[in-house]
Amino acid sequence: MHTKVCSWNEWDPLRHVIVGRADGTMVQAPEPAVDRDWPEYGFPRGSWGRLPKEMEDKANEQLDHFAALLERRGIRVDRPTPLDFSRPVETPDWRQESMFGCMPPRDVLLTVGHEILEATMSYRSRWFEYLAYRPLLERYFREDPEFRWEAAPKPRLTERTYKKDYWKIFHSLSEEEKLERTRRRDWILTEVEPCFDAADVARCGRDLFVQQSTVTNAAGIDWLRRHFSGHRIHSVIFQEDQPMHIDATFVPLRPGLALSNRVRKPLTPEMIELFRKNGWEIVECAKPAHDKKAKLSFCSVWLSMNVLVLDPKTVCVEASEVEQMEQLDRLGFEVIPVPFWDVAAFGGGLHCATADVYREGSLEDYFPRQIPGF
Ligand code: ABU
Repeated sequence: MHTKVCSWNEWDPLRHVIVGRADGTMVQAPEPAVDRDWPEYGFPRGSWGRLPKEMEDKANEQLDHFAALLERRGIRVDRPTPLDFSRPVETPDWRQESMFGCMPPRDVLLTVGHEILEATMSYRSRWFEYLAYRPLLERYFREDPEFRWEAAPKPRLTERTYKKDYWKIFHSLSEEEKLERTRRRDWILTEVEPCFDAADVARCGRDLFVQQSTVTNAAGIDWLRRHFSGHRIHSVIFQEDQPMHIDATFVPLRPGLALSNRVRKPLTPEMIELFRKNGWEIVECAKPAHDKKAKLSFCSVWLSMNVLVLDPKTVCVEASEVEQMEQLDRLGFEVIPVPFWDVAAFGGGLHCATADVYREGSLEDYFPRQIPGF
């Protein structure tokens, strides 16, 4: 089978993609960056364990259905090789009692042109997650002589990477105080080393929009800026007290059109100015179908806008998100409903569950008019 790695943006015609698996996903063991407290579902703070088997089976059913749907449309689909995520892992600096899973490849793998970059990640439980993708990356390396396989420097993730007593302080804050911290970009990560998740990057050709968040620090964005020196890297933030991944907050849909979260407003006005100045329309997403997170999910109801664009006229949307589907239909898309809510607890929606390998198209400049300093 001919393999070509290349993808410059979120909308060009998709021809080859990785779809994650739910197998063995964990409510991960406690670690400095993660605060889980789900007593109503059998996981009070401090406990951990594998997500229930019946949930895993339902999630895999929906993932397999999604993979088959993509294949029927002529898109090649590859799947990761799950590890035993229940086992403890360690480096010379720390020991972590469990890993997490390999449902959301988007968090780990960033495809920019001919390159797939393994992100640093910023959770100890996710430090080794790249191993689930290595069989695929090794294969792409053998089969595509133009494939650039890169890995960002693995962070140490010692106590110095995380702010001391962060969660104790966070839980004592009012909503306004939490927001004030967001404005100061003050979350769990320190700046001692670069950290980023790949899902904090939205790709628009020459311009990459990178959300600073609970899992991506300023040093991580600086590392990306130096690494992708032929691109323009824009550091952006949104009104959200625990931001994590840009793809349920700001989603480019096609040249000239982006979907914006109706609650998480951009706190970097330059971003809006840049889009407007270059003739882009930014539409607020529809109201989500769900009013609370899925059981055992750390992801929000805004997975409603975590859509996968197959080409500039076709988009996959979670099947219960009727209002979101209607809105995208009005915007001129063929909308493909995909049942996916049972996957939420395993790390996200349709965009999270995928990583681009190949989209047709070339590197373009969609923002020729820039904002100085942004
Ligand atoms: N990984 C995307 C989830 C983002 C969110 O829960 O809003």
